[in-house]
Amino acid sequence: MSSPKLNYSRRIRSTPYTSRVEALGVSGYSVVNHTILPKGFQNSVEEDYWHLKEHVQIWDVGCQRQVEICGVDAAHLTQLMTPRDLSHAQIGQCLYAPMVDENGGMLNDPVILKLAEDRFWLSIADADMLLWAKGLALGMKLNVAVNEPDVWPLAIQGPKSDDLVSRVFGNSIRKIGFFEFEKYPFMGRDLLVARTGYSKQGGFEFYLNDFTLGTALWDTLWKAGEGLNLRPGSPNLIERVEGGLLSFGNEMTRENNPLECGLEKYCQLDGSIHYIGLEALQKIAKSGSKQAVRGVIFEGEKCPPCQHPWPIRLDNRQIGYVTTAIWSPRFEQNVALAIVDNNYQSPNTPVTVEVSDSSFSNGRVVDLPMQDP
Ligand code: THG
Repeated sequence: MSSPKLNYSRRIRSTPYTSRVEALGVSGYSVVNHTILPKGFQNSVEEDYWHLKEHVQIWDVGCQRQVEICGVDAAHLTQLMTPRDLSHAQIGQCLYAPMVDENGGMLNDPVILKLAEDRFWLSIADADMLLWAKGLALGMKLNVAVNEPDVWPLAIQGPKSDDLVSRVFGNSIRKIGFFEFEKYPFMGRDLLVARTGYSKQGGFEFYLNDFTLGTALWDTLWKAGEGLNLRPGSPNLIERVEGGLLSFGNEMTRENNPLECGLEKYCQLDGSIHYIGLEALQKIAKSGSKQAVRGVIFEGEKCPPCQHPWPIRLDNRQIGYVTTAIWSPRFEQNVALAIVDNNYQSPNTPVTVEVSDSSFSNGRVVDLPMQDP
């Protein structure tokens, strides 16, 4: 099925890598943070999945926009925005961090980069956190500047990532720790390189800080991939679901709190840290969450994309809903992320997934990340 064409404009932004992605035959885009995100190339999502798990891919993730917060009150504002305790964060560290409103509702789940004591980047998921940060800064009279810098992430993901990037930047790059970053010179610029990325296969993200160098960075990495079976790719839905990586807007919205999203380990609830939503989260923690993100595996034909939550039933009672689902060639069944009510969380709880009015599939609840079949 071919999709209608997207009409570009200044609002729907391309990235420094778009010309390369199109030359390689990108087959479709999503839009994230008002920026296009490639969703596939010549191969099927299943072929891309196996390839990502065995080799190495280059992803245009320029849509992972940065919200830069700098100034005297930058650390204060950044901490106000997240339940994660940032007091021990080091310069050079990346921190996955839920962000919530005054009711504890999820607003975003960025990767925070601590660049200096007074300078942070929030590498955001799909919601306008710049406006929230600016509003807080203005209303609270904080001494900060909030901006979207000229920074365009490019990801190298897959088990051969270290081999590829070390060909360009030398062996020291292999020593970057998980969720840490270092700077490397690239064409007269300081290029920030982090061991992060939206897959469980390992890899790096390059935060290029000059749009005009995008094609040069892409071409350099592309050339270095010779003999490593490097392919263009994109965040892979099968791999993400099996790995239990959540997507803001899909698994969680402002209706969800981080405790039910499995993000409680990133929430400091003891009152030692002050942030927006603390009292709300403490209340929720006290009364106990009513539901949680779980994996579900279900039978049937390859399922269509989940555009609206699909009810999950047990004995005709709705006990949750699927938020993302896709066929897994490894399980030879459909795999899904779902929000499931508390009494039905145990692995192997049998459920029925209502894929459409006329299509019901038998399935079961599983732990995340999903274990080998
Ligand atoms: N990289 C960068 N920015 C991003 C994403 C990214 N912004 C949007 C989106 N992705 C944010 N969401 C996530 C979700 C999960 C992870 C990263 C970003 C992730 N989680 C690790 C895991 O679940 O294994 C745990 C990380 C930790 O424990 O600190 O990697 O991908 N730049």
